[in-house]
Amino acid sequence: MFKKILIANRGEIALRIQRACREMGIKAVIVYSEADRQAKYVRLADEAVCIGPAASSQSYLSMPAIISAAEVTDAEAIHPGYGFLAENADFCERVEKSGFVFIGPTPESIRTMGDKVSAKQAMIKAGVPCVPGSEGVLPDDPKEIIRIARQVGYPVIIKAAGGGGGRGMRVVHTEAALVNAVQTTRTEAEAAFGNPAVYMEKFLENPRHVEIQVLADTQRNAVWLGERDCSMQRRHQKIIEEAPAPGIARRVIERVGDRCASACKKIGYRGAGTFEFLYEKGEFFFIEMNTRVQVEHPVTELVTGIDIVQMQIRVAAGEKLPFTQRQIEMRGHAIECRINAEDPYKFTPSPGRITMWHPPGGPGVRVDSHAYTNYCVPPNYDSMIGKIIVHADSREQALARMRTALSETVVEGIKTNIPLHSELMVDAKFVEGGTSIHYLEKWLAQRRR
Ligand code: MV4
Repeated sequence: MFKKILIANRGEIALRIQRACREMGIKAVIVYSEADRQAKYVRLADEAVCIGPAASSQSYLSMPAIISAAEVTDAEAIHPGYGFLAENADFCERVEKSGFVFIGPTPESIRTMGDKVSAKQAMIKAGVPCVPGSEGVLPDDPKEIIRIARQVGYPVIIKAAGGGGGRGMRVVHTEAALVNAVQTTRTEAEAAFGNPAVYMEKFLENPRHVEIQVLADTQRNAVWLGERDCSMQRRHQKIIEEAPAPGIARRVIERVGDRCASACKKIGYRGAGTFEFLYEKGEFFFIEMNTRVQVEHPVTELVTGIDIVQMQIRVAAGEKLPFTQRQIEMRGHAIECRINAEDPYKFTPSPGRITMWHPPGGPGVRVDSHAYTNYCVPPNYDSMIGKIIVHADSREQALARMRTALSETVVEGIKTNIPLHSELMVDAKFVEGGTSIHYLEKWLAQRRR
């Protein structure tokens, strides 16, 4: 096992990884920007290295700064967390060429999944159900494009191969609008991702976002750890996640989960990963794969009892997965609320000093946060300051537990989205379960009247 790991991230996930290291007897090196110098999780690390000014581009996104920090501290491996460089294949490659272990998949896997067309082709080949659409990149010939769209059936969605996470997409309802829409999406894709390639899918009007967590080792063992429903989102920012997904038949999930694990074996995937699906009318359709640990990993940890971050470290060190699929049991229900430093209804960021931080507690309540009383939320990064995650025997009990947890939480000095979460936890449709990806935006529009 590694003796020392460098954590190339900040905030709650840097603390989460640090905790995993400490439990495993591994020394943790934290890198930090000038904006994060005073943070407690930086002070508490075994070692801390300043890698630059507040701007991410000059610190958390600076490959040379991070690799130099690993060199001067004699770290053996680098954990990228999520965001920043976590899904950058060039970073992964540079880390490994410099003689460190990248705690994540191979650069080849990251590259395949980063190109949404090659990701989909790999998944079709591996037997994972995908949204019907163009086989590969759209051709230039307008006649061909029209022919493909007729075959797929309107409405269709045009997506950039280099996009993902909701960037570079356009819905087309009629043949009259098609060729122009493809051209515009191409131009935007070229400007945004340096890649004009686009592809086409049938547009699903009212799906849920359900994802499958996987773990794989370097000996071609792979398991899936159940699903998460992440449909409660606004502008591609998830705010609530839960496991299991309410109201979906176990045998349907099991079929798709087994396909994901077998796809991992086929492509030689290693580490933690997430298969994103749209779920509509009882069917799963693959859209993208994320090759990192995700913000919402704790809900899976609570229902499976498996520490995903520790498993990432163990498989990166070459260890075999310590369990088989049959040994994985899902118990109870978990819900996560992301706590953001923002106006709860206008969503404008609200950085500044937290004058009072009182987290909730009690049975089945977990708080993943680097915040504390007098912590200053810097204005330079994502507004998420932590997560409240609850676990209980049933969804009803988990909802009750989350309501209690939210009511106990005190955050003063900045605005947070806790009032929004409190409202949603008693919303009749959310309580019923199974709301779609469009629910929150419609709910917010109605609330304003
Ligand atoms: C779709 C879709 C409907 N049909 N693809 C948005 C993010 C990116 N991961 C894929 N996205 C979508 N792809 C087809 N064929 C609707 C979305 C979508 C969405 C997906 C997941 C979570 C939130 C979303 C919000 C708007 C649109």
